[in-house]
Formats: sequence, structure tokens, C-alpha cells
Amino acid sequence: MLPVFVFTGFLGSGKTTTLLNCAREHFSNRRTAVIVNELGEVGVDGKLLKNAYSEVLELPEGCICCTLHAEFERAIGEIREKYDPEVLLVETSGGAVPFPVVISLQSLGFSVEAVICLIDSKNFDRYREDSTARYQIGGSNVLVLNKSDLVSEERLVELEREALDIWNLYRPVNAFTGEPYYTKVKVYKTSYGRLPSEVFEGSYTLPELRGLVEHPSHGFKHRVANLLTPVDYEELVQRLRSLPEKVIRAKGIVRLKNHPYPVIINYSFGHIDSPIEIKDYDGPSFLVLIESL
Ligand SMILES: Nc1nc2c(ncn2[C@@H]2O[C@H](COP(=O)(O)OP(=O)(O)OP(=O)(O)O)[C@@H](O)[C@H]2O)c(=O)[nH]1
Ligand SMILES: [Mg+2]
Repeated sequence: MLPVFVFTGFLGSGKTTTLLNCAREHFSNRRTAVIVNELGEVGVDGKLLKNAYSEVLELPEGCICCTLHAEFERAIGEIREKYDPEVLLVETSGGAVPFPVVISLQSLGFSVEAVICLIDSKNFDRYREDSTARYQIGGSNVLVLNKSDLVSEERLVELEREALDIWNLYRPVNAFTGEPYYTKVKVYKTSYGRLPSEVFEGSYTLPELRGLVEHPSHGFKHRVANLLTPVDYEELVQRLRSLPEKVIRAKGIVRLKNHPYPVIINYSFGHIDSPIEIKDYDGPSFLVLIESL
């Protein structure tokens, strides 16, 4: 059976970063296919991955758990035919729960080797009450306290306890027996999603799961700003800084005034990354803004 690793976690928690790091670190000698599932109209992560690494198949329409199987199955069929991968990495949407995807993958004949949930250690307090975020934790068997560079050791210890409490409460249960499906979970503390190889060596392979559990509706709105003319960087930063608090995430590829190449803009919870140039991009200039409802 083809192994698959599923990456879940709240908006901006570090899924793409982790997936890319792990692809380079642990799968560089295997034919690796990547599926990202972008909620916004434009697949920013798809572009990021394409520039940084290997093959990407984007699922632009909605999230896997809603539009569900037909498109997902078609995408998987295509990816298998084209690349004949030895391993598949799937990033699920930050606004969706992973459990339906796991079941879907298993029913397509994949061996789910781990469901890895990224937790944003710095911003966890700001989204910890969100039910999707809780189901993401509960629906995983590897929890990663990411962005450990931005918080203290003591805070990480607290977070670990809190994450495990949530995991216990939000584990998917068999709808008939009431028994939790997952019996074990492992917690890692790291930054930029650097994980030890043991995560990828089959220690966390899930048994086959059956039956669907309830999952929450999505509480996010995505808007895409198409930027028709190049923008001034300072002005853009000003605007990002003055976004209303409910806009928790912005990302995109933007053409700047007085700058030869478009840049990747990455903003989460008030923090703006230094922009990264992409030299061979000739697509539109845009920003996706994600706000909580
Ligand atoms: N300081 C710090 N920043 C990080 C770390 N991991 C990721 N980031 C930054 O956090 C932001 C979001 O990271 P992504 O990997 O794009 O997050 P994501 O979960 O894929 O985001 P969505 O797909 O939009 O839900 C980016 O600006 C990253 O550079 C980390 O460990 N430490
Ligand atoms: Mg991402």
C-alpha cells in the first residue's frame, strides 16, 4: 500500500513549512507527490511548493471534506498515473478537519502513516476555542508544538498539557460503540516543522478507520484581492498592520513598485515575514485574506 502522511493544523500554524522541510529532509530519495488543498481562490501554497520542490496537485475547489470524494479521487488517480509516487504528502486546509480525508484516503487504498497536527505555539491562545482547531488536534496522532522559537520552555510544557487535554476530548469516536478510534498520540516540540525521522518510519500508522463522525462547519471567510498595479511595499505593510483583528491570515504573491520580481507575502496573526522573491513567476498579483466569522 502506498504510504501517505496527512498534515493538518489551524490557519498559519506551519503546515506548508513542515511539509516542505519534511519532503527535503526525509523524502529526498523517494518519488514524493504532494497534494495541497487551498481554500482561497488562488492556491498560494501550491505556488510556493512548486517553486521550492517537486510535484504539486492543487485542489482549488473548497475543502476536501466538503466537495469530497469525486474530485479528490480523480486528483489522486491522476497523480498516481503521472508520477507513480512512492509516498504521498497531503496538506489539508487550515479551516477543515482531517478525519474525513483520512477515511477517504484509506478507502482509496492508502496506508495512512500518520496524521500530523501543527500547533502554533505562539498564537494558540487566539484560536484554542475554535472547534475546528480542536477537532484537528483530536483527529491527529502526532501533535507538533511548532514555532517553539517564539515561546518559553515553560509555555511549551503548558501547551503540551493543554493539547493533550483537547486531544482526549476531541478524538473521533466510533458512532456505534462510542469508543475512541485513536488510542495513542505523540507530542513533538519544534520550530519550522523540523521533525525526527521516527515520525516517518511507520511508528504511527493508523489502523483502518470506518464510519464518519460529526465535523464542524467552517467559520472562515476567504477574500482575494487582485492587485492590478504594482504596490508600494511600505504602504502594503501599513495596510496589513491596520487590518481588523478578525483577519487572521493574509498570503499571496505581490508585484512591488521599484522591484524587479514578485514577492511572497506571508502574514499571520499580526506578524509579517520578510518577503521572498520569486523570479520565475508570471501569474497574477494577489493577496488572499482569511477572516474568522
Ligand atoms: N517563527 C516561526 N515562524 C514559523 C514557524 N513555522 C512557520 N512559520 C511561519 O508561519 C507562517 C505560516 O506558515 P505556513 O507553513 O504557511 O502555515 P500553514 O499552516 O501552511 O498556513 P495555511 O495553509 O494558510 O493554513 C509563515 O510566515 C511561516 O514562515 C516557526 O516554527 N517559527
Ligand atoms: Mg499552507
